[in-house]
Amino acid sequence: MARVRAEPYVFRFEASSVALLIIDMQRDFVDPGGFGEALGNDVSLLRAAVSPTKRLLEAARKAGILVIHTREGHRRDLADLPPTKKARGRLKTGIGDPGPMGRILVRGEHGHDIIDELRPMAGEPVVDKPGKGAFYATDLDAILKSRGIGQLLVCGVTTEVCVTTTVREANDRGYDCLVLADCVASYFPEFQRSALEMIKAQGGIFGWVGMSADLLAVLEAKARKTKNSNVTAKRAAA
Ligand code: C5J
Repeated sequence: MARVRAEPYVFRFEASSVALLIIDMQRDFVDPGGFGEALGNDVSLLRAAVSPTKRLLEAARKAGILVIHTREGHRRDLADLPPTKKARGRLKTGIGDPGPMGRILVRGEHGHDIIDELRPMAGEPVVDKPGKGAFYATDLDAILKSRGIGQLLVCGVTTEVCVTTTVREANDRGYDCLVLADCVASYFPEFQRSALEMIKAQGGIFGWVGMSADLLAVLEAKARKTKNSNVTAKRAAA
């Protein structure tokens, strides 16, 4: 059983029953020149999460931990876009309209896809979601259940919207979530702080909050152990 320093108390997990869930690290939210920036947001606040998430992603792959990516977006015919979501914000250019990186939050468009730094590897599930929560109208729960996953290591954007909604959905479905504070990000620093506070409040009402360096140390130790035991097994077989 691995143990990671976290709040409100240590988070314990087995590598075989945990997944790294990377939420909506899409060009339109994170990259300069995308939809998020066109709305007047400072994307450097989101980009701060990219390097720590990339380090975790690489370590999780080496440790044999399942990695799942999500993307927020809609069908090309927008049949799954609620008119309320389309109307919200009274935007001149909104979801489904031509934007700086193709049609905004439409599947298959450049801006809808995951940033180059965190590109999914073959075999890693990519869950396309029409809502903020990753469980709503997706097969995420089925993917997790079929692989025996009961715990989630959560990264992504934005903290107070899709990350928080997903963590709350996961919590109600019986999953334990460890949210990595430096691997989630918001355009609004005060929302980042309060969203993380809410997750770990009241003894961890929605889950745990930790730092990627502490998880990284645990994953790297696990990867070293796996490598050493493979070498020993090879020597014994030779
Ligand atoms: C937003 C998201 N903020 N991925 N989406 O609309 O958090």
